[in-house]
Amino acid sequence: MSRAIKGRKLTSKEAARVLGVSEASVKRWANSGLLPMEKTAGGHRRFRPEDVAVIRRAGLNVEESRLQRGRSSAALRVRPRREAELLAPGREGELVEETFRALTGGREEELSAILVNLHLHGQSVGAIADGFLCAAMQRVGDLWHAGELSVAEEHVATRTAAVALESLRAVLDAPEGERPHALCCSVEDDFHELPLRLAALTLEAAGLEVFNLGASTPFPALSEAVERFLPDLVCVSSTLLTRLDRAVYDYAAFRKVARRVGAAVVLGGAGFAGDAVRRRLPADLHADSFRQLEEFITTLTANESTHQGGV
Ligand code: B12
Repeated sequence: MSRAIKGRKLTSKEAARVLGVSEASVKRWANSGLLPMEKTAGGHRRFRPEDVAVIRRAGLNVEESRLQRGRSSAALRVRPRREAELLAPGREGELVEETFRALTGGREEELSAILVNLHLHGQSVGAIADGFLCAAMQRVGDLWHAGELSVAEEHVATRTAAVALESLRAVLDAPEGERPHALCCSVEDDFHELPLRLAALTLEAAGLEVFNLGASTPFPALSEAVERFLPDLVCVSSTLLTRLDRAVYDYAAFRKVARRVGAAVVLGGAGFAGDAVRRRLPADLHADSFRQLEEFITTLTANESTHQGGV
């Protein structure tokens, strides 16, 4: 760090220069609470050089600048861990256990630290969702089913996951410029929110602009939204699908609208599992995991660049 900036507080621009990231990233991290800041009387952000130095040091052994940015942001409140410590072979199970304990204990900061650290160690949002968060939530569900965990504890877990996912979201790169649009929602009468949040975050991390219509959205309402927003992709989540015949009927009308506006359709979740259901609800992708969604986005954006010279 140069002499000129030592001993006084740094502006966002200076902090960004020291860290080798964009000013927008510094502001985003500050606003999300990951990077401590003070505000001047005029409302400008200021950063203590020692805080910036700590995160710069934490990022030193990371070559790839994207990782460096993320690792740096997390280093302040989210204790950084060395790769060997975090993702040593065979440690995945232990991490799922830690995730489970943080979820059910309502320890938002601890869960944020786990998720952000995984991201900083190169794990995609899809991999974090499938490998850790969903695995731990499945355990919550199994224990709840067996009567060993109360509904209140399950609610705490869902809420803790939602807060930690916002922390993860804050350290993701925000692409600039024109981006493909996606709409996402879950099917009518399905109030499981986490899959929907994970779908939205996976899409955002892949560079899409996402409008989340929320849980329990009937297909006719989704059709209206598609006509209005003209998305490139529609992602529907279903953990439970209660009235299949009705869904099949409404879905057919929705699919026509999606085709007309040129939107790809992804259906994901246990409610859409099984050949019989999938045959009746055809889609561009039936996803069993968030990693599959990530892979699909790659092919989608690659096709668009080939056809249009860029997305
Ligand atoms: C939290 C939770 C709730 C909370 C939801 C709170 C909230 N605000 O979100 C509450 C208490 C409301 C709830 C209610 C109910 N729940 Co519940 N719930 C769960 C729990 C514990 C976690 C769900 C979750 O968030 N999972 C995270 C998701 C992402 O993981 P996943 O579902 O395993 O998904 C995997 C794939 O399918 C895929 N995926 C899933 N969705 C999507 C979407 C896309 C787009 C993509 C690409 C991929 C994808 O990714 C994951 C793999 O990594 C599960 C346990 C479990 N095994 O999942 C039970 C569970 C889903 N619930 C269950 C039940 C039975 C219910 C109720 C009917 C209980 C009742 N009698 O009232 C109600 C139904 C409410 C409704 N109509 O929606 C059962 C479903 C069994 C079944 N298939 O029939 C489960 C499995 C629990 C169990 N072991 O019995 N639930």
